[in-house]
Amino acid sequence: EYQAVHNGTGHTVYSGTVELTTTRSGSSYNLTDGARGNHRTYNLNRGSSGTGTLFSGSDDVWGNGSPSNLESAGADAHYGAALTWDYYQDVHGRSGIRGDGVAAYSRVHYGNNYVNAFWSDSCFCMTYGDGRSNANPLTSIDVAAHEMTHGLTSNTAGLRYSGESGGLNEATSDIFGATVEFFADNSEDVGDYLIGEKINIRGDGTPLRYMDRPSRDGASKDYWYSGIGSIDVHYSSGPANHFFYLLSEGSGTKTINGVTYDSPTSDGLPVTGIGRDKAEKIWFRALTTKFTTTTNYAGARTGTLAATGELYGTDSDEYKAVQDAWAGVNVGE
Ligand code: ASN
Ligand code: ZN
Ligand code: CA
Repeated sequence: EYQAVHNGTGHTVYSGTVELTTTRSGSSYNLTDGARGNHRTYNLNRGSSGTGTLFSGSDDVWGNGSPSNLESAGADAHYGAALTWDYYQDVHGRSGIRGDGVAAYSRVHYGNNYVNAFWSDSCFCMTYGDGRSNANPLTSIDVAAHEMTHGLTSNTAGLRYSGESGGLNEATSDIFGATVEFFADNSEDVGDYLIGEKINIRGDGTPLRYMDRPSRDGASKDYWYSGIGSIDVHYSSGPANHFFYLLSEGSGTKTINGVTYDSPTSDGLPVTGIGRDKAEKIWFRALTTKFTTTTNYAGARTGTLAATGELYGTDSDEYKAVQDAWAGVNVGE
C-alpha cells in the first residue's frame, strides 16, 4: 500500500518537542525515516535480542516527555539518529555510516535497569538501555551520536578496540558526540564538551565524561604516558578528547553556553584554539583518510597533522595549533 514520508512530533525525554521524520503506511504511522536511509527505531520492551517491534501508532505523535511512556525514548533515539545523519551529511558530506545512503537502525528499552548503550557491527545497529531504575534511558543526543560514530569508525579507520587505538576509537565517538550536540542547537541541546550530562548515569547528576580536563571524572587521563594503552579504552580516550578541546577552544578558562571549562596543558604552555568548525574537519579527515586499525597516539598526531596540512597548509596557524594541542597532552615528535 501507499507509504509516505511524514513529519511527526516527538515529545522526547531529553530534547523537548522535536520534529521526527516518520512514515505513513495506510492508516498508521511508524518510526521509519524515509529521508535518511530508512533509519528505523524499534521497541525491545525490555528484551535483549531481535528487533522487538517497530514503533507504530495511529497518530503521528510520539511520547509525552516522560520515560514511563515507552514512546518517549523512542522519540529521542529516532531524533538523535536523524541529527547524527544530518551532521555527517551537512558538515562532512558523508551519506550514512558507510557513505552509501543506507541507515543503521536503533533499538530502545534493552534489558532491565540496563545502564549502557552500544553499537554492534553484526546488527549494524544502536541499542539503548533504560538506565537507572528504568527511568534514565541512555538516549541523549551525545550518547546516540557516540554510538552511531562507533559504526563510522568501524567502517573507516577500523581503530582496534584495545590499547591506544581503542582509546582513539572511544575519543572519536566522544568528539562527534559533542559536535553533533552543538549541531543540534535546539532549545534543550545547545552543545557542550561534556558527555552524558543528561542521563544521570552516576545517580548524582554528573556527566559521564569531560573533554576540557578528562580527569574530572576520577578515572580518565588528561595526558598521554607510556603505558596508557593498558587502561580501559573509556579512560585512555582522555588525551584525545583533551586534544580536541584544546584545539577547538584553547587552554585556560572559558564559558560556553553557560558551562565553564578549565583546560590545562601538560607543559604549562598556552594553546590558542582554532574553533570547533575547523577542529572537527581535521579529526574527520584524519579518521577517514589517515588512521588505520593500529593507529596509536603518535600516529594520531601524524595523521591529524597530515590532514591539517591538506586542509589549511603546513605554514598555517591551524597546523601550529595542532602541534601545540598535541604537545599540551604530552604527545610529541
Ligand atoms: N557505551 C559503551 C561504548 O559505547 C559500550 C561499551 O563500552 N561497549 O563505548
Ligand atoms: Zn563508546
Ligand atoms: Ca553533552
